[in-house]
Amino acid sequence: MVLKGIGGFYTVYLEDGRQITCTPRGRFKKEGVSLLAGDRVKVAREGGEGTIEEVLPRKTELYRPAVANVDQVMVVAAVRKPDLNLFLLDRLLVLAEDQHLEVLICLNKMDLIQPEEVREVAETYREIGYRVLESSALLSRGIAGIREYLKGKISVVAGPSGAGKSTLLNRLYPHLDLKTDGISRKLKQGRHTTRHVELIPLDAGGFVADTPGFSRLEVRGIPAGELSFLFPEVGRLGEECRFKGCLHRREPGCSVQEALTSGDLAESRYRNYLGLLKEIQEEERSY
Ligand SMILES: Nc1nc2c(ncn2[C@@H]2O[C@H](COP(=O)(O)OP(=O)(O)OP(=O)(O)O)[C@@H](O)[C@H]2O)c(=O)[nH]1
Ligand SMILES: [Mg+2]
Ligand SMILES: [Zn+2]
Repeated sequence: MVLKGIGGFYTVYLEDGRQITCTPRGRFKKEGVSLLAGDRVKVAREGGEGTIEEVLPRKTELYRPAVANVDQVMVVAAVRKPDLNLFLLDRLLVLAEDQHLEVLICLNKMDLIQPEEVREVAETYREIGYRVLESSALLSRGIAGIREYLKGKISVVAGPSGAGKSTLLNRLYPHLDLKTDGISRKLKQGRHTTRHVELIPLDAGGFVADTPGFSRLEVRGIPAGELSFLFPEVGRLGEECRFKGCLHRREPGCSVQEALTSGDLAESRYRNYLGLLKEIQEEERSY
């Protein structure tokens, strides 16, 4: 498996757990074969190095971060510093749903608030069907649950800048020594730090990629009529709507609006659905 690629050199993780540096076959370029972290490849070894002979078909392909064959995403959101941003969280969840990824929501920095303060939000997402974990990287709380979740899978860690993604991974695997904080400070100055994506092999099996955080995240290329299915509970409720193709705005006989009135649908989720729908429709109009 390719762990990372920098400047045409790829670090490949072999079945026996060793890592070697490989270069791809020259013809790959002509044939348009690309390589991503997470790609399963066949290599011909030549001493401590190797040549990548073949790239096996990808199960999935993520663009941001660019990783192939990802099974799941661990979304880290801080409950404070920065404050929970549910619109950003829902955007991430929409992207994950669109890619058919399993999701773990990790509410981090629990040491900064009382547990009651986040109970409603946690329940909202649990009721939808997401796994929600409360953690504190600072106090090493919630770590065992995360470790269990990552075991044996290819995961990416995603979430806003400063949420504590790198700190959590460092707590999970103390030998990692990932850089924390520095990047957030740079982002505040409006500069983006480009980092190479790297999959880290885990002791318990599986791989995880840390990613740089973001403060904005665009949802693109999703047809307006499909958005509701990426909010799983809205998609389910929408099956009862009077009109086929109901966008759940002000249509008569809309069961999504009924669920909102009766309290069966969280207001924040509906608001964020409408917010994203508007963005998508503006994007569609601009074509
Ligand atoms: N109080 C508290 N602070 C935390 C916790 N986890 C991380 N921090 C702090 O939050 C700041 C940001 O942590 P990082 O791990 O760098 O955050 P990140 O999500 O990796 O940020 P980017 O790399 O910019 O995306 C650091 O100062 C951490 O020490 C926590 O559980 N509690
Ligand atoms: Mg980080
Ligand atoms: Zn409807």
